[in-house]
Amino acid sequence: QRKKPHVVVTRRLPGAIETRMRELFDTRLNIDDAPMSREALTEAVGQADVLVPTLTDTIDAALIEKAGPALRLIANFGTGVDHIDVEAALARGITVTNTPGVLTEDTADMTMALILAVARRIAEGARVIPDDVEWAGWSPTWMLGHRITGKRLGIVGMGRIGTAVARRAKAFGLSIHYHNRRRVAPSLEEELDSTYWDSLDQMLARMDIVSVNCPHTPATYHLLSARHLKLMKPEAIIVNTARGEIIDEGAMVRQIEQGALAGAGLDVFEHEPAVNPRLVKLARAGKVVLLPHMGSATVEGRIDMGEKVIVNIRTFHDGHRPPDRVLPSML
Ligand code: 8YV
Repeated sequence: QRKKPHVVVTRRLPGAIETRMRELFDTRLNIDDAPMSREALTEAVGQADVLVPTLTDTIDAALIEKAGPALRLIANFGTGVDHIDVEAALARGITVTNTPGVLTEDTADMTMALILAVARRIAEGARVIPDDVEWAGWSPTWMLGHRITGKRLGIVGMGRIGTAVARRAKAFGLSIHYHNRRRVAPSLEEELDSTYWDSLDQMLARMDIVSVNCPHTPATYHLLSARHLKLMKPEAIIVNTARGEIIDEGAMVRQIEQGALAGAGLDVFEHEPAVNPRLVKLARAGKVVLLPHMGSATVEGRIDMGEKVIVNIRTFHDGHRPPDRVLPSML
């Protein structure tokens, strides 16, 4: 019988996944649920056959340099791989896999939740009773938000998650617009009744709501730059469940403070886990809704992600192509 691969997992995972990993592999778990130190990560890549990182680990070229000869696979627990220097890994013959597909619906749900939370002031309203804010009772003019039915939603990045957002949004009566590197299949465009915008500038200028659903890559860093944000309507809102770095966050904050944008719903931040104090102030003022990176945080989703990691490791160890390889064309 072949030796079990030595697998290092950088964070605590659901119990059922940890148990299964211990049965199948020679698994080392990080028992404190905190990101591993740089030293511990360096030691891990020096010894492991397989590393299972998460988005809180920086797997840069310098770390990959320190990889031992055994390290052949980085099986990321998560879909986004912007914390991994994939090119450096591939250059050393290390395969990288991720967990796409299983967090699509949950992330799309959270995107809709943020759209509704900002437009209908849900976060603000939900604080009134528990915080004992003086509430004189219903009034015709109190807590008025904005209707989303009939509004235009512009999706930046029409991949799996963008499409799942579009399906939901269509059911909410929004009209669907999107900008993507490539146009989607005509059948999907037809199903969504969607409009493709080759020009991001032109799309942004016309949308009521913009949702960011693309991966963070060198090409999408600050894709929504200060110049782009200025093209948006002052009554428009932005929702981001992808990665903070895709928006020039400082510029977005200024626009909201100046009333040049109505608000934002953010699950991710440019300098996560640090959050710009000006955003916190805007949240207190009811202009933005801030969530602590919860887009894919469901019990079911985390188990599905863990199962995908296991399948990727097993397939790779059995000498086959793992299903979720990250390819240079995706970067
Ligand atoms: C995960 C995410 O929680 O999958 C992603 O890209 O951002 C999150 O939903 C995270 O990646 C876990 O590593």
